[in-house]
Amino acid sequence: MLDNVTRQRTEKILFPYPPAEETNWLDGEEPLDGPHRYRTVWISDLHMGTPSCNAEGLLEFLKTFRCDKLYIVGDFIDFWALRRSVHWRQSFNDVLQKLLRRARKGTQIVYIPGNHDEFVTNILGRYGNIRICENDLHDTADGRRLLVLHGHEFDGVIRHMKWLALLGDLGYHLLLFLNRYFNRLRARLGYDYWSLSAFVKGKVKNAVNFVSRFEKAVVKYARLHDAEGVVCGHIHTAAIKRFKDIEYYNTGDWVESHTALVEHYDGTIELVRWRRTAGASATRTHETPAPAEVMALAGL
Ligand SMILES: [Mn+2]
Repeated sequence: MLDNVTRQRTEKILFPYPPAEETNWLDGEEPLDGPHRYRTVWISDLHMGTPSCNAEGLLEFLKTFRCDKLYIVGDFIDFWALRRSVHWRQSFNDVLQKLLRRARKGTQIVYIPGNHDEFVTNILGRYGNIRICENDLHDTADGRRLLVLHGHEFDGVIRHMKWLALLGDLGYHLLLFLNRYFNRLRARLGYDYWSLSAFVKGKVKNAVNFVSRFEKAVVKYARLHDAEGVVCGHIHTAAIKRFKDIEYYNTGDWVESHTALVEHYDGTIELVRWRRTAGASATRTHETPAPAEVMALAGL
């Protein structure tokens, strides 16, 4: 019975983009009364080092809020992509500088490496307000305990999933490449950003199946660790769902969905999406040499 419920919910979530009323839109173009203030913000899967990374969008999104604690839930820098070919833009440096500045000004930053930045597990520890750890427990303002991890830990459990292989595959990159040109055209015609790749993923039955199995594995793990919920990333599919006693939160990514999870001061958590409108679409910054620290971590 649970199977049916899960499948229905998954299919709903996987629809290209959730309807506007289910999402709190943050539009970089609209003037804000002042930046939003959140207790906690979670972002993941930025994949800096790849052409499809939307660091420019993230920079615009970062301007819209301040927070006490910021979680980076893995695949922040894509060291594997850098090892194939170095692609580094000025915006990637800007993201690093902005985050370091936030940390200096008092934001607690927790960086949990994923599979694309697994090299970072070599430098676990505390550096001022920045903490690098493999996973973490977060206590919400309303007294819930959330387990925070990237999610690649379950790759071994969920085998034979074609969509997972596709994530690191040429097909996925080709899709993202087409997506960029498609949206440039849409922007020129005055249409909003629309994710071709998210649409394809939503239509592939295998992907629906994979997401559902991933969620079940993560939820089971959270239950084992006496957590009331779990926050993860990895599968590039943002979601907030409840599985019996466990709340499941997925941050999404900054390649296609441009999403983040935010915790308000009363403990409620919601999914926010940075909307790239025709007028406000972030222009890609020029290429620049990658910082020596990044190259060293990549073993280059
Ligand atoms: Mn990952």
